[in-house]
Amino acid sequence: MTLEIEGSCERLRTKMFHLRTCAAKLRPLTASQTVKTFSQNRPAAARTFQQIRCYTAPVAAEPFLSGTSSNYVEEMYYAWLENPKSVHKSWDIFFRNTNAGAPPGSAYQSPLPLSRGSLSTIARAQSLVEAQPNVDKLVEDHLAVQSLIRAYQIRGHHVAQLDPLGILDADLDSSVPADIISSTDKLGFYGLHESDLDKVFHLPTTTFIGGKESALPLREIIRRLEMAYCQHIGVEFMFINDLEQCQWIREKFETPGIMQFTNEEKRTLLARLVRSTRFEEFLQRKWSSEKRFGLEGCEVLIPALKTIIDKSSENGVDYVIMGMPHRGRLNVLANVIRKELEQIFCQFDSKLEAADEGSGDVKYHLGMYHRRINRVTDRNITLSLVANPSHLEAADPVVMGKTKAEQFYCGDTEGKKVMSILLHGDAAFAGQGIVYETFHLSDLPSYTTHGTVHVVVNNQIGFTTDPRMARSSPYPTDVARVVNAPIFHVNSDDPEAVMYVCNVAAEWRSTFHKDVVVDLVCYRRNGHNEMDEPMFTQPLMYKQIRKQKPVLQKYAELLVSQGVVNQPEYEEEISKYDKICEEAFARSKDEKILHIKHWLDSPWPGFFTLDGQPRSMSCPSTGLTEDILTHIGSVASSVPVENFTIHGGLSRILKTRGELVKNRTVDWALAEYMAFGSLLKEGIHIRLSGQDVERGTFSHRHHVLHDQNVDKRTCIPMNHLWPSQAPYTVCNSSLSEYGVLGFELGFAMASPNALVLWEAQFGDFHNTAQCIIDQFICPGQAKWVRQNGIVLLLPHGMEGMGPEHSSARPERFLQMCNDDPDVLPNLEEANFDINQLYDCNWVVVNCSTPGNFFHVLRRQILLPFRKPLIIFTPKSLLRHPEARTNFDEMLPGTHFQRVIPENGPASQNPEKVKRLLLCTGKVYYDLTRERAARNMVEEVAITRIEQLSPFPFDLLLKEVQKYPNAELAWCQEEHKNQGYYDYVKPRLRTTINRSRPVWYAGRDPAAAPATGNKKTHLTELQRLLDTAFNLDAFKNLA
Ligand SMILES: Cc1ncc(C[n+]2csc(CCOP(=O)(O)OP(=O)(O)O)c2C)c(N)n1
Ligand SMILES: [Mg+2]
Repeated sequence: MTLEIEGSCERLRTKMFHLRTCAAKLRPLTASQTVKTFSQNRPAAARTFQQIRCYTAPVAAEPFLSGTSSNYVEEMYYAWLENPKSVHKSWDIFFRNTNAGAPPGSAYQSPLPLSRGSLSTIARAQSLVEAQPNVDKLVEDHLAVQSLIRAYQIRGHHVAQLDPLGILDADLDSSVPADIISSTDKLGFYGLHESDLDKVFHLPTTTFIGGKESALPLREIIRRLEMAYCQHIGVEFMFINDLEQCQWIREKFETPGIMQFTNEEKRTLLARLVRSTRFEEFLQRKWSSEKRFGLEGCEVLIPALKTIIDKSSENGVDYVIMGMPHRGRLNVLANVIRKELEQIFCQFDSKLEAADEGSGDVKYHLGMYHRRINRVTDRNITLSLVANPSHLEAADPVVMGKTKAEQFYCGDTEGKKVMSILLHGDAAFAGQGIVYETFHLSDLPSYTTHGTVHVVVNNQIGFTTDPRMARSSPYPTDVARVVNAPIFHVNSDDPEAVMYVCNVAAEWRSTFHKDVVVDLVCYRRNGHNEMDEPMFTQPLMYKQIRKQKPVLQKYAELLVSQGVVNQPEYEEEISKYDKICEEAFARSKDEKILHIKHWLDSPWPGFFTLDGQPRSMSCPSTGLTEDILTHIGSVASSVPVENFTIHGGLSRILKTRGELVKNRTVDWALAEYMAFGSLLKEGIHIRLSGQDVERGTFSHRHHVLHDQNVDKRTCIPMNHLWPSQAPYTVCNSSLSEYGVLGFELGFAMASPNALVLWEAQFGDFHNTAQCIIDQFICPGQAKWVRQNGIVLLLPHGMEGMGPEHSSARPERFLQMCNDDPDVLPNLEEANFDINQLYDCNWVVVNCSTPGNFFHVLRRQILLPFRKPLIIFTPKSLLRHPEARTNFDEMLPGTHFQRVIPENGPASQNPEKVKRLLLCTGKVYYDLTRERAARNMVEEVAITRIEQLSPFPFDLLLKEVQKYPNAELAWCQEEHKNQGYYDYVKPRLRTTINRSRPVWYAGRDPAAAPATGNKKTHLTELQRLLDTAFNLDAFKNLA
């Protein structure tokens, strides 16, 4: 039986080889052999099928018949094998002869006439087909037509008329491809002649231009291809490696007459254009000298977005999360999200005071959240525009993260209810690397939002920079090709074409749940902002722009000429909207104060009181009962599913964990387990994301177990802790910091009842996500009155591993803390510690014990408000035998210790203590070891500051006062200009009212964070310890 099948396969292969030999004879000349180069000043009349474009054609020397073209013959052959009637009679005869062993060139017999019924409109052409002299020519011509169709599908966008200004044609490589039939003499490229234009050709299954027809004359084929691919829409999709998706797109753009709009739809479109245009004009009239980054030149953006939202709503989406830059933002807020106009207008009133704490932000960065009825679909829709910094594209991953979270919390596993839309400027989309990082998150299981619709406001300029200087790719959208996203370029002066691609984009997303790009090729009527003079730098472009009729006017004229609206109706629409603006403007005068909290993009219903305050100003104990600790410990040290084989090394790790639990102690990994596991019990979702976090960079975590015998079978014991626990998500991320941290920040925005953690592989790598830290995490609440409880785990410590991997740059985080180094707060205040946390912009800790790490993680959730938490986490301490915590320090009643005071012999006789060493983190263990070795446990006290910021003034004051005769020294392993010294010193001095000097024991200042030489590292450490324990070290310096 098997042999039989193999035998028939072999026969088929031989047949195909024979066919290929026939086809190979037809393999054409290369493009360079056949195509003439057209000069720029070629007369316009030479163009046969569409308006001439100026082009220079550095002709690609590619064979036009690629390996895939002969697939046409193969395709037909297979179809013929199944059903000889499914192919044209001529092919039927050809295949029969070939099958019978006819040599190449002699298999052809003159075909029977084509059926009259199917080709009634092309009778004249029929006789030409009948008259064809030989099969070689027939095959050759059919292959040529197949190639030609494919050429339009691949490269038609290069000749589409995309630029409303007619200057650049949107792609920088604006030559006409050699294989696009721009004039009859180019037919020669395919071995075709003008006389072939009326011959009829069968259409392959990979095109829809025929509509119901299966064959068309060549002239009509070309005309239809030009209609589909070379008008105001340029479609880039042939790089997509999925036949079904390609077919879907072809059908959407090739089907004859598919781009139809009802009069009702046209009127809605016009009304939307009226709003978009008149909104900008209104702002311009009222505040002509204010920056607003107007949309003039791309007014079509508003109907475009509304179309995407309408269509998505129709397909079931009820929550759209958007991110966008400055351009047109106020218009989007007003006309897409429907922010009250008076709220927008009063942002222009420079005399209004801000009602909220914090710095606030400029009007074109603020976010917004609004739930309303979608008038077109009559369904509820929630729209949220995420606040963003000036840093272009930085909000992309944030929007994605928030979208993912909203999907997660409403069980929308396929993205059918919640979706993201991202807007981009052309220069930023091409130039900013975060765009690429964000695209790479788009299809990862733990990061996908099941398709984002990207809309590019491609005004063909970035501030003053011409696209030719701003990017190396032909289009600003090429970055999207990496994820196989289709790209729809569209001339924005054709509003119906824009609406069409927006509908298709929304349908694409709801069909395939993958990203898609709409490139609105437009222009910028004014300068970068309303104050800028664009003629300084783009004189010719702006001369053209001055002549350009606004799109609203053009479209209104078109609809009037079509009789869809009449002039009075149009004018009525305009005055109706102008009146709305005027009335809102009048109301805006009544506003006495600016409320940034009206611009919140992510409300947390129920978390705060109605007036936005925390429900209490205290934090309960973060301890747990022994039972809970033991239960989590036992799951953490076992494999909670049956027949699951883990690696032998991991068995040993779990066994050691089990022993720790038996001894009522935790190490770092177990402490983390205890914190996570207990919060899951309390219904808190936990999401830990970052590079290799599942195992842990240092192989200590092992939150995902892998069956050694079954591929991809994994087990996450953390999800087997309690019967109705919250879910635990742990996910290895792509190798990105900027993108992934932004994503997790967005995820954390969605709900206060989740612990969202991002771990850097090594702490220093956070600097490639600096923008998220500087623009969002540090000042987010101050700018946008929005809290965020994200946790950053940053492995940090000088382990002699060289300048890289050593420092998570604590100095940077500390320098950005908002507590005043020179002002001693009121230490008597009730709940001083909690108030301090409430007032700070973020919390910075370096825990020296697993127990304290456990407590600070739990405190993050048990606090009645949310602040970002930066934790410098250890490397060698993960396995340090002394870095263990007893269950006793984790039981009910225990808390996170902001300061761990000296509790050894020195603390018994504090007067005798000559030096109080203050430190944080791992150096504590070096110091205690050295102190013991030097037998100085009575003379030197060592106190750890675990919470660096907000600074524990109260506890440190007590600690310093306890040792009245001690010198104070700050000791750190980081270089003097790095680490904590510059932050701690002034605060310590304020604490003690400068009554004693604060000395420094540590490494000298340096440019690099650490030495690359192990020996130097150890010498430096020894020197540090010598200074710390030399009681005369500071004598002569006093
Ligand atoms: C990361 C970043 N770099 C530089 C800038 C300064 N900047 C503001 S707008 C702009 C030009 C943006 O051009 P484009 O993306 O095409 O948007 P357009 O203003 O044309 O709508 C620049 C360079 C910025 N905001 N963000
Ligand atoms: Mg631009």
